[in-house]
Amino acid sequence: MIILYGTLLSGHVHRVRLLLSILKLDYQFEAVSGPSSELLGMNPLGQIPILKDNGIILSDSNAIMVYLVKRYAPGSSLLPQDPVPAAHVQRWLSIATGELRQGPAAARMVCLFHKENEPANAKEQSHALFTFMNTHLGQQEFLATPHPTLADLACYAYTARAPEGGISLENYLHIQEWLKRIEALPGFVSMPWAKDVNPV
Ligand SMILES: N[C@@H](CCC(=O)N[C@@H](CS)C(=O)NCC(=O)O)C(=O)O
Repeated sequence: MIILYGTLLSGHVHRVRLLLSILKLDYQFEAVSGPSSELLGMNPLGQIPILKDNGIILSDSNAIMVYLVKRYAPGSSLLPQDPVPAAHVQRWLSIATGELRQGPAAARMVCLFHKENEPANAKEQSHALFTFMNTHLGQQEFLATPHPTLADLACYAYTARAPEGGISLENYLHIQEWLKRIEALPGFVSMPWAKDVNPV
C-alpha cells in the first residue's frame, strides 16, 4: 500500500496527489501537522510530501513523481525519454522548485501562513515568471511538450492558487487556459482553496 504524508494545502503535496489520481493508484493519505519525530525519521529535512511504498521511503515532490511514473507507468508520455523533451520537462521541474517556489508559493506562504522568512520580492518574482509562462503558453498548449507531462502537474497548484498570495491571474489569459486544460485531464483532483479547509 502506498502512503502519502502531507497536507491538503501544500502545492508540493498536491502534485503527487494529482499524479496518483491520474495514474489511478490507490493510496492512503496521512495528514501531518508538523515535524514529528516520525516525519523527521523519514525526512530529516522535515519537509512533506513523503511517500512510503513497500518499504521504500522517498521525499521531494518531483523525485516522488519520477519514481511513480517509472515504477507504475513506465514509458508514459508524462515523463518522456527522448533527450530534448526530457530536458524540457526537467527545466520546468526546476522552475517549479525555483521560480515558482520563490515567487507565487512564497507570496502565498506570507499571506496564508504569515511566514516571515520568505523573499520580500515574491510578488515581483511571480509576475516575472507568469509573464514568461503566459507568453510560452501562447505558443504551446502544455509547458514541456505538446502533451501533458510531469512539468504541468508540478507547476499547476502554486499557479492556480497564486491569488491566495495576492497574485492575480487576470492578465495572464494563456495561463488561465492552460489551467483549464489541466483541470480537464482524466483523474484531475484540485488543491482546495485555503478558506475551505482547516489547515493541519
Ligand atoms: N523540495 C521539496 C520542498 C517541499 C516543501 O517545501 N514542503 C513544505 C510544505 S509545502 C514543507 O514541508 N515545509 C516545512 C519545512 O520546510 O520545514 C519538495 O519538492 O517536496
